Amino acid sequence: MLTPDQVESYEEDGFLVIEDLFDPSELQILYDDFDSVVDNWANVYYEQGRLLNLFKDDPFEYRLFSIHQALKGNCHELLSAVSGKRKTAGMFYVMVLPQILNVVESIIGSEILVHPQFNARAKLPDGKSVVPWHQDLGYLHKNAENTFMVNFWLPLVDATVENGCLEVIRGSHNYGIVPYENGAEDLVSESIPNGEIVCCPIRVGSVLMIQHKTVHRSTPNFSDHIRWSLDIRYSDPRLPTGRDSVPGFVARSVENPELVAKSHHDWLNLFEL
Ligand SMILES: O=C(O)CCC(=O)C(=O)O
Repeated sequence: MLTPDQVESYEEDGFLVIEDLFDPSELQILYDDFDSVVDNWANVYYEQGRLLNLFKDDPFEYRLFSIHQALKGNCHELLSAVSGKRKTAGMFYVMVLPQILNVVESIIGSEILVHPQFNARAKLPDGKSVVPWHQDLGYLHKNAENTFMVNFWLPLVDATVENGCLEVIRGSHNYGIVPYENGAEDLVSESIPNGEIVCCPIRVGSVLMIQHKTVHRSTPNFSDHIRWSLDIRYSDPRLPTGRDSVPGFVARSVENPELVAKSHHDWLNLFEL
């Protein structure tokens, strides 16, 4: 659970870094999950004669990029297979880590939905991929404006200034909806709230928490390896998510314990209804 000081700081600043929230070994199932996808696609490309080396000995943060370079970037299937809304056992395991849910519970109480907007990201060290200043609410229907969301960004390799960690604007969650120019990614520049820009390098096992109106961005990856990360969100299942056509799943509930998803199969079943 968060301490009262941590809750106050999260509410006042619109963000909070929690160092070493969980042991990095908790991510092993997710690493294995990504490794098997990368391995499968490497084998496909190898059998097609397009890839001459499987780069099997490359560590997690290098292998995908080695393949990407060897294929001169021509591996879109692989990139999309490791990115975005992956509904796997590994994702489910991390999304319902008790250490994370306890933190969420100390902010929004015991009714907890894993929000349908989430992403896995493999940010390549190309020195250019960025996510410009935005609010997460910008990607959602505005009916979620008043739904408090506890949004986590968690690195799967240590996130540094060099490999493109996140930056947040302290206090920017108090400005309401900031106007957008061309879709969610383009905040009208003169409307970007004034405030201290805080750079948030964090190591694996630590998390950056923001809110759905906190203005933040991610910076380019100038390192030699991939900056892998997840962004996952939590809200009260009784409130609009702003993506109401896509189900999230209930991770904790005192009111309706029978709705709690016990495995990623329960989560997948929600898409069958
Ligand atoms: O991981 C990134 O590069 C961007 C993440 C982000 O902007 C978000 O979680 O909303």
